[in-house]
Amino acid sequence: MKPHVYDVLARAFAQEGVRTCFTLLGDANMNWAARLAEQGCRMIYVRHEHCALAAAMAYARKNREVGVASVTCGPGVTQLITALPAAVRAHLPLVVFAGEAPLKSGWYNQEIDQAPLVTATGAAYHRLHMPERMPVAIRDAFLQARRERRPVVIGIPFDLQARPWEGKSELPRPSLELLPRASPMPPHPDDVAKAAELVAGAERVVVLAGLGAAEAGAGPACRALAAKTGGLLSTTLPARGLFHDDPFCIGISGSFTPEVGLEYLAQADLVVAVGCSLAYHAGGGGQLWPKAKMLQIDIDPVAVSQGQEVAKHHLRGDARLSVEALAAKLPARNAGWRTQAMAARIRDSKPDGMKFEIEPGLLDPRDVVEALEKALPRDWQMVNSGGHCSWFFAQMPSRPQENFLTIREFGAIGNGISFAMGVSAARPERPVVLFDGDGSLMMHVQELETIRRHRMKILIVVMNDGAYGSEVHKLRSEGLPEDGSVFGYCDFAGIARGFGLAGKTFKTLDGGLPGLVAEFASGGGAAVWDFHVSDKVVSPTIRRAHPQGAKH
Ligand SMILES: Cc1ncc(C[n+]2csc(CCOP(=O)(O)OP(=O)(O)O)c2C)c(N)n1
Ligand SMILES: [Mg+2]
Repeated sequence: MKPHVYDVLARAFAQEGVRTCFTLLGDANMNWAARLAEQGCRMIYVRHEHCALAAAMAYARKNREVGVASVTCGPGVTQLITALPAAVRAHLPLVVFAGEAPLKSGWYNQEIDQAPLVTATGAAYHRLHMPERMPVAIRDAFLQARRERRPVVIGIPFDLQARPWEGKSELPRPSLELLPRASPMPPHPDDVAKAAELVAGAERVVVLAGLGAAEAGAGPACRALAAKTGGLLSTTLPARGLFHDDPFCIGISGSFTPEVGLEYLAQADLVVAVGCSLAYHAGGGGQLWPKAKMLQIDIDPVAVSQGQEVAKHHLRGDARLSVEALAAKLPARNAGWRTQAMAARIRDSKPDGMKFEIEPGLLDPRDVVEALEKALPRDWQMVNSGGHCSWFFAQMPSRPQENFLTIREFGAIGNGISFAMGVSAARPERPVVLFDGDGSLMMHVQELETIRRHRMKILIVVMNDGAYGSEVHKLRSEGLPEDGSVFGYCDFAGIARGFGLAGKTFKTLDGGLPGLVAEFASGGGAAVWDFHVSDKVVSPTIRRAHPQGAKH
């Protein structure tokens, strides 16, 4: 029998090495999806298109390969409009197979001009209306997603997909066979010499690593540079854990910096930023290191980032090669400002020591995180979501970077459960722990069913303050009513059970967390653990940005 166009389209995706596809079916993608599944691709059928794309984002980040999602035309595509800008800003390579309305009809209920919707997010959109060229266009979409590190949406009318295939039987060579080999780029010796002069003249150095450093394998080189300059180490939020076992790591730089870290960053005279985009939040909008010069080491260094002048000194090159070259060029080891007393302070101090009055029967989120930090195995994958609670969840210093994922670009809540599904699909051999807020989890709670159906081993830890915490603290600081932000403690354990998952409510921490963790690890299935916390505990970030009683 003659193949249809969708048969060939599915083969074109399969030969791109697509092993997992997150999708929700409709008229315009179901034939293609059925054929792709026949090619051996694992299909993860979600309950909302946003979650298909968000899960593909986490999968792409974790596996460092192109993430693939598929949606039907019209309402399937409009559901993507929150995830696409996040993927664009997070530089994630994705290919989305979207249907388009049929060309043959004068009117179609789900028709909408998809291209401007998608391109408004910063993603690319390609209309494919010429069947014989479609396999090449698909290959090119994978090339573009990799090269530009952004989502590429392919729209194909479903009546064209259903036509008999009239083109060649062989497919074009897949993108991986064509990609130029991009070996790590060494820095220029003149730049290295200048950077070395700058570093040698500094007394209080902080080596700040971002995801680019982690991806380039520059962690050990950064540690060595910090040691040679007698400096301290820090990371951005997405790279947290890169130096988790180094006694001179002060934790995250940015909105989530622990107390001691804030104190030391304020004293720094040079920040060496390695493989990080110097996003607004990473430097606290320029407030965190008022005395420091900035040397940026990156394959694409910038002067201005997110509206701020960030770095006046630059060293262009691969993160690992550049940091190694810089360290080699420095004069002998410098005492810097490291002392054993500093290491002891970093080790022994709490991320935030502020005291709050807590209502009986509710927990302090900081105690919850401390208990989880002790009880959860270090080789489990962790996913941190958004909201006020993410400050607390980010304070788990013993966890290595390769087991952590957070994507904060575009700032939407509701992504946690999708990101956890993406990580679970990428690392099925390990349990995944998702740390989420009650509001965020509620936004896409339907995906609990997907988790159960696909037998994903995910432990969802909810920091339930019965509120949109970020909003309630801001409203209170402005003396506004709390309406619209405080909804009370809903029963997530009961909701979880309704979806066929295990559920448990925690109002104390006396219940033997290690035993429960062991039970979860050895049992099958996923679970939701609902920790009822007080909404009186305000994170340092909110305290700084929205002092209580400060009306605007
Ligand atoms: C899609 C979207 N809608 C609304 C917001 C505004 N917002 C930011 S944080 C937040 C509260 C989240 O509540 P929850 O998940 O319970 O976390 P909490 O802040 O209470 O810790 C809201 C509504 C947003 N960031 N994204
Ligand atoms: Mg909340």
